[in-house]
Amino acid sequence: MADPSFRQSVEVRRLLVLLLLLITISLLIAIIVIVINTHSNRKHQPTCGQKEKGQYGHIDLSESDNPSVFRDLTSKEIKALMKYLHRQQSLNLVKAADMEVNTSYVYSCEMHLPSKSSVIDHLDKNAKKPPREAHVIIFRGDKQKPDIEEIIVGPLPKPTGHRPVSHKRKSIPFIYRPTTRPEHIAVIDMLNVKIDTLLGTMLEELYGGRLINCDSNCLIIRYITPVSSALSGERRRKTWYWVSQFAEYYILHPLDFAVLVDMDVTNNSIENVWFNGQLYDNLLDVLNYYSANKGSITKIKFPNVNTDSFSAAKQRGTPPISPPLRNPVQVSPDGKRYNVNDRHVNYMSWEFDFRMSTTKGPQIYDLKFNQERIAYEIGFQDIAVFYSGYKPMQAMANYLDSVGLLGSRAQGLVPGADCPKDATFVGTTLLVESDGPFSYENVFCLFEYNTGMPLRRHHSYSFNYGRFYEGMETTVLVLRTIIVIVNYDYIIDFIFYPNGAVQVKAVSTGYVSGTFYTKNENKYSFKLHENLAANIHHHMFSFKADVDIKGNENRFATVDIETEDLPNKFSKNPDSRLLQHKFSSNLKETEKEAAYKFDFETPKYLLLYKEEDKTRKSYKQSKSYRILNTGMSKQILPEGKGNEPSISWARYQVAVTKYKDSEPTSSSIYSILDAEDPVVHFQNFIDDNESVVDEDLVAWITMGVQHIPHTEDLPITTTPGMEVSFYLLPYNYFDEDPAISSLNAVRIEPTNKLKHTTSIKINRYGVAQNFECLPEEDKYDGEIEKNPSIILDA
Ligand SMILES: *[C@@H]1O[C@H](CO)[C@@H](O)[C@H](O)[C@H]1NC(C)=O
Ligand SMILES: *[C@@H]1O[C@H](CO)[C@@H](O)[C@H](O)[C@H]1NC(C)=O
Ligand SMILES: *[C@@H]1O[C@H](CO)[C@@H](O)[C@H](O)[C@H]1NC(C)=O
Ligand SMILES: [Cu+2]
Repeated sequence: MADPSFRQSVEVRRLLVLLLLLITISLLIAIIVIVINTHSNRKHQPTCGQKEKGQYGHIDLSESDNPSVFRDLTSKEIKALMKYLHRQQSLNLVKAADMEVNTSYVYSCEMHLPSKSSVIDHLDKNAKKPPREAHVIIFRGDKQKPDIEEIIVGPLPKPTGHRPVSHKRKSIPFIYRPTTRPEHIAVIDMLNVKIDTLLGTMLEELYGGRLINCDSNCLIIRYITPVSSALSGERRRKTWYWVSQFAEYYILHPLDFAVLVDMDVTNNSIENVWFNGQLYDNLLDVLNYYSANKGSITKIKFPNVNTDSFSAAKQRGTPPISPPLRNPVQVSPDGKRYNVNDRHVNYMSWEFDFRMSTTKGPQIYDLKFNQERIAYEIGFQDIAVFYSGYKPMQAMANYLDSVGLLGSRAQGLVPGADCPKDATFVGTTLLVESDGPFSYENVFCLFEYNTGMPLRRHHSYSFNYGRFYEGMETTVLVLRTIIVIVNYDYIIDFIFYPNGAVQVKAVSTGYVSGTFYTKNENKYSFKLHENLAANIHHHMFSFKADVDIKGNENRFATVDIETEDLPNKFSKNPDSRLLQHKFSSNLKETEKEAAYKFDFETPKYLLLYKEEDKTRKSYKQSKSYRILNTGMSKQILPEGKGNEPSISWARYQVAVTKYKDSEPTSSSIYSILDAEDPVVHFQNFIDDNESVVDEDLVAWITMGVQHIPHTEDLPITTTPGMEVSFYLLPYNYFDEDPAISSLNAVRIEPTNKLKHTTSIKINRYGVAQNFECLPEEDKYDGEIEKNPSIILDA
């Protein structure tokens, strides 16, 4: 039987099923297409700046076979240098494996900068490149009367001869040498055995650990206080060695125990012991005292890493956002806007060379803006940290960190913490107490950075004043390095602005140096934790700025701001006075006049300039650069006493001297011990009182911070407020702000100036605003996992 309605409904149902099937299939296809598309979109999203490289984005960090005059020694040059040195019988050198205090060995070497005139002739007048030479420091422990020799060796890469460094003494007293590796190891081995043998049980009872055979409860001897003869009263080489509990971080677990070692002689005798607030002549006296007074001496529990976390640098506490969200990051839509060729950098209007001096740290050379040299050299010189305290370990601690060879202490910058992830990381090669060159990765980072601050802006909002807005973001190029001196980390930045200004910044972070807390320390420190204090200290930084304005015949003047008091002829009151400011330029004629000490009562601008070069022909003012030191900190210890002569550079906030090849640096690696007779005595640069009128001039700049440690320095001192800077600022140098030429600006104005209601014109000067690209992939974590020596001592 046929029921038409039934048949009909079957057909309808079939149709419906077919339709449903079709819809499902097309939906599935659509989903697949979308999935494939989004997937391939991500895959084919280009990396920013990779598509086509134009003028910028060329980074070639490989060692050139023809290194520039400013470049650090290449590994090839170091190898050739060492071969040459070991062939010289008169130097009597031993290899690293045989280094002893009583042998002759190469302590370090680095590039010797040729005379400035030969470099300038080469750069500006196409003269031949001056020969490449090395400055070598040799410890002559082999001599009858041991000493230190500094020699110049060249020409590299095939040296044929050497000569003494002309401006230094031929023989530098052996007692001024930095603590060398062989003697450091020997002294610590000796101390561990001597102290543990006699006092091991005492240390265990009092401090919960010992120096040897200690498993996880170890005491260690790491921190030292070299004592200059100016403080010890004897021309000997003495060092306090501190004992601490070994837990992260040992510097915050100091004990009231240290020994003074006389390191003049190879038997390294213990001269004194500091224990429980008292000075003892020897370890036996300490043992006798302890045996008799056991009960009354406070015991210091060995730290438990799980409960005593105050000193560990690990995350703890309630996070400000949880779960965490990623930090903002910076993207360069068109890729890097700078070039690096070996160690030469081009960025917008800027170019310069840079290097890592083994002894002095980061240095900039031949700095040019719009092809004009602004500075021949801007270089780090030294860091001084003068501590105070009740115990001899702190009271004697006047550190000059170049003793640690600053350049060799800059290592392993980490992207995403130390520098932005898109930075270019640059390594260095050096030699310190070894047979051959050693390469350190990532000691510099170079990055462009949007400061999030307008470089300039004006908003003329109202109709009556003429409506417009103009503004420009500040983008800068930063060259950064971080020097780690045991517990402290010093961030050094060279920052290049689009308006021709340079900023040089030093920032301290890292761990404060801990002191065992006793009431006697109250004048010098706050108690920060059970048994822990950290003493007042003064960080001071010395920089050299060899500024050259329009050549190197320059003058130095202060523009002095004063008040004047005149009859006020604009007033109806006949007795009225007009009180206001005026300024006058005050040329400094000699070095003594050019040594500047800040005085709040006499505000001044400090200008370096070329007298004949005027901004515009008919105008009077000379093209100048202004030195602005915003990081001043007066060194208040009296001149000429104690260790102060070693930091005579800190007497001045800015001192301008006549350039001399024989005055290349303000300090030396011997400064920590040589106060009685400084090897480099900065005050002498000034005392010959030479003319500084139309001469090649160098500015020596001192910055600093006083640091009274507080609880928020735990676990690690934070950077805000610890920054100090000086600036080199164009001053009547350009006719107008040179950054007005940048297209990375925005102007907004009405289409019709005369109508209140009108549409708006937005001018972005042809710079694209949107972008569709991804930042470079971050491969760092993978790289260090594969090669841990990039970040850790391997
Ligand atoms: C150097 O001192 C060591 C002991 O530290 C001694 O063994 C060696 O003979 C000495 N060498 C010279 C050349 O005096
Ligand atoms: C070892 O040190 C003691 C104590 O300072 C000293 O008297 C002695 O002369 C030194 N021995 C040598 C071989 O230098
Ligand atoms: C430095 O030299 C100038 C010019 O010869 C002289 O006037 C001045 O007194 C000298 N200054 C000192 C402190 O000797
Ligand atoms: Cu500090």
